[in-house]
Amino acid sequence: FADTAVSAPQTRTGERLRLLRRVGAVDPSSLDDYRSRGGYAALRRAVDLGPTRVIAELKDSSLTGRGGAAFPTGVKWEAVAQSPERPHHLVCNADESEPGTFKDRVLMEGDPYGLVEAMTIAGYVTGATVGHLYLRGEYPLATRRLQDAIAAARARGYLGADVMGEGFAFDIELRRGAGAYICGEETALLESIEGYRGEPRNKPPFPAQQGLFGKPTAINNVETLYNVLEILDIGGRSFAAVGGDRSTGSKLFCVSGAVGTPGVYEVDFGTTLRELLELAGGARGTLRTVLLGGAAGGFVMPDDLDVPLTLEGARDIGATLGSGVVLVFDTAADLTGTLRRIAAFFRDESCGQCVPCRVGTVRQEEVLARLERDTPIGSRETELALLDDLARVMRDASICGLGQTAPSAVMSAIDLELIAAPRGAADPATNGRGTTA
Ligand code: L3W
Ligand code: SF4
Repeated sequence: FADTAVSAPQTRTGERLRLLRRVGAVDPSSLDDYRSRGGYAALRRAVDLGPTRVIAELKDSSLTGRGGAAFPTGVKWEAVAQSPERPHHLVCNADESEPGTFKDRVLMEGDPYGLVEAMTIAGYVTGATVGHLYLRGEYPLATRRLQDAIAAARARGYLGADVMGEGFAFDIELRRGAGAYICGEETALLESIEGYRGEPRNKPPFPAQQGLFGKPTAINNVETLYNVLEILDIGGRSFAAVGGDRSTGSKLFCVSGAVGTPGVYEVDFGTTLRELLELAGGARGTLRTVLLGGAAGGFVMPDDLDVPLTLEGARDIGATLGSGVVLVFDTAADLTGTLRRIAAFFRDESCGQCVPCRVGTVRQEEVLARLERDTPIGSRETELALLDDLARVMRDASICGLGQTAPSAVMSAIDLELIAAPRGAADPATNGRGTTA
């Protein structure tokens, strides 16, 4: 389907495709084509099971949230479903904005009915009659396809007052973001839907207890919801048989940078980083490092490429899987400059509500700019010590994940000595511009 802006997903290690199975194969504008490829079988199964047994399947599957924080989806849905407060709300967080992330875009552009069906299941199970789909404003093709899919589903009775004639009501309201990264933080997103500035709330209470308009709200990332279709297809236990521990099923990774074939790849949890890079055509040039988990994650050195891609494996080497970013750097890359640009991004996107983040992100960028220009105040060591101080304060005292994780990639680079030494003072292989210019 030629107008899919992000290229169709790449091949994987031979295992069965779960999340991407319809992307590039189904006509994203056709409800009939979707149905002929298994569409709406999962909703049928959910209705046959009933909400309680669907939640049991989710718990059996050990599905965790794919937005970065890996909270158990079954626990979240159960908390909302069982709340005596009314009404219940459902929100899909499709404000995909993490630098280096484009997996949800591929799903939504290539298989929009999949999201409509998965949200309908979530609404049925949690008792929400409206699902708010908060979509990144800079995704025009996904917007169009989802608008069309919602309209077609409504016209055919898959959304509305009596979904599939099964006696429950559910509909989807599509909201477009306006370019603020912070609105991907779940409580800022809720504020935005309510018509306020996108500023995060203190948690707890979590949205499952007090979310949209103060009511119980299930809020899930796009990829998380597509997993629910797979779980209803094969059953929670079979889903949990892939991967292990808290990392069950498959995961989408957004591989970019110095690799042969950048793109979105689906692999089973437990695949190694080396295998994933091989799928993506291998490193281009001489591999320097891989940023795993994005700006909130950490760097992985060539010696650690056999790390299994699981929540636990990433944690053991000081990284995270985050929302699936795999950014590959060769030895020609300017890492200090990249970190300075990451810092500039966080400085721009901080909502400014709390001081550690509002001021800390500015100071962090200033130090990195000085290191990039090789004009430290005092010595390079005092600048690194200042970055360390800033990181502690931001992590400990920021209200939300943006401020808490803004120093993560920088600190990881410092720990691994990836930040360039002053010009002429060190091995020219340590960094690009900083040492050879
Ligand atoms: C009910 C409880 N619900 C926690 C829920 C909570 C949320 C989820 C995770 O950050 C991460 C962040 C970024 N009862 C609960 C409960 N919950 N306890 O579980 O909660 P939390 O607060 O740990 O995380 P979060 O604020 O959702 C998300 C990381 O993602 N990140 C950013 C990714 C960007 C994208 C994107 O562009 N699509 O996802 C990158 O790593 O650092 O750690 O729902 O309500 N007792
Ligand atoms: Fe806003 Fe940053 Fe505070 Fe989050 S940590 S509430 S983005 S100022």
